Amino acid sequence: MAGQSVSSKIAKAGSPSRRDVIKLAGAGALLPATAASAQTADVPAVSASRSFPPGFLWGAATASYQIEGAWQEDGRGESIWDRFAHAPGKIRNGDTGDVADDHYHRYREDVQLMKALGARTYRFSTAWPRVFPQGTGNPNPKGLDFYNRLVDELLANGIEPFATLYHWDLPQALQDSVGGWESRDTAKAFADYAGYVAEKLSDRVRKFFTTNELSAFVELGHRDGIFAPFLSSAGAGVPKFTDEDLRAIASPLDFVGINVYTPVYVRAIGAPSGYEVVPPAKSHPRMASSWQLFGPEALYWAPRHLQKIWNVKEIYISENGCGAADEPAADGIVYDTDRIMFLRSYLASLQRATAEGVPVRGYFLWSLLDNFEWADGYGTRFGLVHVDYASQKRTPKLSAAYYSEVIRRNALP
Ligand code: GCO
Repeated sequence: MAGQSVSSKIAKAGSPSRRDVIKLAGAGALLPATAASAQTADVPAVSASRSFPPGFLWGAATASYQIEGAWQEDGRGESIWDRFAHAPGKIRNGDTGDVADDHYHRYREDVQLMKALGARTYRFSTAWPRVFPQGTGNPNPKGLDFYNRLVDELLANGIEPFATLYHWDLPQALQDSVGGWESRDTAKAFADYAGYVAEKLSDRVRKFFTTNELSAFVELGHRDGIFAPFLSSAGAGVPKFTDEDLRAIASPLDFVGINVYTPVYVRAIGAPSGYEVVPPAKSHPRMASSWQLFGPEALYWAPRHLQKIWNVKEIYISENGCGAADEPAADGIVYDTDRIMFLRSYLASLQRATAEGVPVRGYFLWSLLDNFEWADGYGTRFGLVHVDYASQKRTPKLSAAYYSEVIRRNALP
């Protein structure tokens, strides 16, 4: 099965655009979302109104470049993020993904962390330049083998794998030879790579996402120049969509994933767009990343509108989470009370959506581990599990205990 992961996150730079349809539509109906559902005074241990549907898939998400490291190992080719991170001044503190969480060597330990959480599923991405070092041509069997080992390890531990085929680490060779995503050749190479990975893994992986947050790598990477491949005036030579392209793009998807982090507030106006963005109050609470306004209702409205507008029958929250300035306290525990507040509030909105029949089948918390947060480097931590980058020691945070309890009850505690 194939699906697509789209974003409902605010643009990390620049102004929001039509790509933000979900969050915009969601925000437009903000007020009704605040009407709390009725609760009786005599609340049972697990109130039915706090439960998620039976079989709900709880998990965590990561992406190859952000966690794997081993950037030159076993024949892996260079990606545009390697090139970008190695260029001076592009990433905060000069951080790179060369080592990251060293997940390439520590994946067994990381699978055990998920098992300890009680996770039923895991969304990871395959690194295209591991599998096709030059983007196209001969595959690299050792690169694919890593994903074979990972998938086997997950299944042996009762965790269902969801694979994302493209989470932004384009082979640099394709950028150099044909101009990357500005060329139709890259789309063709992607189809070959996708077909190859699906052929090799689909006996064990039943769910594939094609691309992660198309808008982010197109706009932040090709318009704003703050993500790889660091272009800011692209677009002039880009091929136009043909009718045939549009027919292919319109192929039905088996499911849709949405990454939901933050709301954008809008109001209706009598202009062709139909809406305008309302600037948030200066004092509107934010999480540690400046782009992330706190707005739990987004996790109710985004899937609800996805169902209503596109009639999607199977929805996954492919990412949701928050960055924080996590540090172990003197007793060694990471008291990430802000993340727990965030999860408690956002998951309550998601619970409302599922209780009203919105077909959300699973939730992938971003992220399992602290990791390389793109242009922010390692400065912002999104993990349920703290990573000491010097020693690679993993320490589950307080939020891991909270999330584990949500999973155990299949309900909000
Ligand atoms: C994205 C990516 C993730 C991020 C996460 C936090 O949405 O940018 O999918 O790789 O790390 O969303 O910003």
